[in-house]
Amino acid sequence: MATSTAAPLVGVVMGSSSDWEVMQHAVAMLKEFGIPHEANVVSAHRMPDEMFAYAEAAQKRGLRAIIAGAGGAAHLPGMLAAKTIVPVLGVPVPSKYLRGEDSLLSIVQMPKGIPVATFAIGEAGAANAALTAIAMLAATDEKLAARLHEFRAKQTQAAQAMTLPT
Ligand code: RP5
Repeated sequence: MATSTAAPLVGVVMGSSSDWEVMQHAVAMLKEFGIPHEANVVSAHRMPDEMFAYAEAAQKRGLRAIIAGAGGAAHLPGMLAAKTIVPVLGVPVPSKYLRGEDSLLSIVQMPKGIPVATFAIGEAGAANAALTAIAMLAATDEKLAARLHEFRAKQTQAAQAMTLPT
């Protein structure tokens, strides 16, 4: 388990250590903003009891968001969401044969009533899930909100400074 020292506000979970290549981008973003977080492998089909226990404990443990990444028939985000009211942000991890389109459709097509906020396949999705969790926390944290504005402003400046070959 990778974790920061303060009580985690955001839980990052994934179905396999093979998902880390993608999910590390969520963790990197949380680190950049100094968000207390934890990261764990919680496989839906190989560790179903642990998955339910994680979801059931999430709210009492103080988690404000769960970022869940999985590939293939990606049940993890939806099954976590079924067992907790803590918002679940789903990240489709690229799969070997269908390049993550299977993961995306598995995660995004939640039936009405149990939402999973679903992000882009891969690295961008993982980073954006973290940025969304940060934005949620920033709603009640002025300093964090200011840092998020700063982050956006830097991106704007970088785009404005872009040049093209002549
Ligand atoms: C899913 O199966 C995981 O989320 C991973 O994306 C995929 C493959 O897992 P491994 O066979 O690499 O452990 O459960």
